[in-house]
Amino acid sequence: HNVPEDLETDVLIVGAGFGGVYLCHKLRDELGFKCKIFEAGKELGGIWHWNCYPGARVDTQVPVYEYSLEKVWKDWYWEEKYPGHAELRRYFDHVEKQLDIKKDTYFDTRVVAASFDKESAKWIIKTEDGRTAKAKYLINAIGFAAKRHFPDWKGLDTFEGIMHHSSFWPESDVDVKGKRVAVIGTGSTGIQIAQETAKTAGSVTVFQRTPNLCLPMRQRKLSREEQEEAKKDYPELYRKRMTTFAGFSYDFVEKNTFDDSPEEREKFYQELWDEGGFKYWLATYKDMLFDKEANQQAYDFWAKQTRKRIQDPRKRDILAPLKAPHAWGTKRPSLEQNYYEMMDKPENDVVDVNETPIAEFTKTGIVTSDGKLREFDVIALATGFDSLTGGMKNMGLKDIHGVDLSEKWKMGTWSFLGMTCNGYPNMFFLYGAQGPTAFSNGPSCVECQGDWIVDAIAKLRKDDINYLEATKEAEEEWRRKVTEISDKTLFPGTSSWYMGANVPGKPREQLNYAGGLPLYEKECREQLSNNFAGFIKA
Ligand code: NA7
Repeated sequence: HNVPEDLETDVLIVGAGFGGVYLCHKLRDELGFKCKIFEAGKELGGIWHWNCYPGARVDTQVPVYEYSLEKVWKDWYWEEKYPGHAELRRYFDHVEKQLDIKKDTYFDTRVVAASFDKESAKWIIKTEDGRTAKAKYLINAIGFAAKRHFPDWKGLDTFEGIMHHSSFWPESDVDVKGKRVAVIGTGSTGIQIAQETAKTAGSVTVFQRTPNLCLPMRQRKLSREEQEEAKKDYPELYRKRMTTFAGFSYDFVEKNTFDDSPEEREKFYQELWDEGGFKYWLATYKDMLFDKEANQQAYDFWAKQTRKRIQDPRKRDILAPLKAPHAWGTKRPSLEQNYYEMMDKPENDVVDVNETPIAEFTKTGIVTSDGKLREFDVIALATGFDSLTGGMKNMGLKDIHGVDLSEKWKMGTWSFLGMTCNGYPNMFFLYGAQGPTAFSNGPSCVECQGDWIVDAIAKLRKDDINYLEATKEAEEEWRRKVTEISDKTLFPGTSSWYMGANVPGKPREQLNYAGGLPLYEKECREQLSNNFAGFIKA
């Protein structure tokens, strides 16, 4: 259904992914607010609506990666421990059946401008097709990857084969059977595409700038019976999830790397490795992301395990070099199933673009700086996103002085709690900049921030506060905190999208709160108990 001429609502939520759906349910069904969602896509699911490239799959195991809402998990059964995009879409169909969100969602509706009218204390929101809506509260739940990124290589438009960015892969699978496929980029997306297309393609060539330090996924089927049995423990699992650093079912151990002897360490690493998933990243020694020497141990074990899976010595040195390309775990490791074996096959190849950068695209393929032309039928651009800030800077959000957020965030990012901004009264956002976003399990982060937003709005109603705006001081202090916590870790030394370093010209800064979910939640909750001390109220 179309947005009516005179849409007026209590809460306007932008985005119908994990965050938007959760907020709509809580605010509407538990607190009785009128809520509407504007969603640019055609279905619920957010990233799982957009992401349908070959091999798209979540890298966090279920039931950790799902809503903690009993109404939703009670009758839902997964097929795989790490579900693919098709199963995640089915999950959102089930969510819809339980929560009835679509009746308040306008699809194909992209927000292009929003400003706050001081007189009526309402947000005026404009959509791409010229509609206007008014709302007391505006919540941006657009995810951290709403704006895709691809470098403007020479001749990009001249390629005559099939070429797509991962986030705009066509619905009907592109048939790669027997085809020559190129994958540019080795983030979690690039690894998944390469691994999946290599099953049927004639050849797969990966253009790599930084090796992904992948971990074994250890995918498996889940039976209905085991899930049935496990459900009695879900409430405890979801309670525990919020007490861990990254919103998982496990956490770093209370031990430093060199507390253990080399033999004990080897044994511990091996256990984490054998269990698979992110355990080797997030259930390891607590100093791994802080101490260079400790980190080196983690890298060395990773390289030893990985190098033995690659027989071709040239590929081995590109995919899993002896010398660490960056501190282990300071970029997002992808979970793989047989990526290294696939890449090792003679028909597949990896091009190190540090040695031979991409010079240009031609009608038939890609030319590297050494003059070599490689011809392809299909090119997958897995070059990532203007993550965390790009989406919100692209929405035409004007502050109370008429300044666009893209101006405010030009030289760096300022927010309070990674959920509110000075100059933007009654506006909230989640799963974005300066929150625990990239360092946490999505659903955990969304529920942590979502619950805070819900409680904040409930408190505003109860205390009869019409206007809530973060102070400049609170923003400065939050930015200082985010930076200070990060500076104790090894993250700042690595060029990654966590640091805004993947997009040329973007300010380099820590874009995530690296203190862990429990500490983050405590910081946010304080603002509810100290009567919004960091805000201007009216
Ligand atoms: P990522 O993780 O940002 O990966 C993008 C990849 O593209 C990465 O390997 C980049 O290399 C590469 N890239 C970007 N620009 C270039 C140029 N100019 N030349 C060569 N290679 C380039 O995006 P994903 O979509 O994989 O994943 C995003 C997140 O979504 C992921 O972390 C999950 O949390 C879900 P680089 O590493 O910067 O050297």
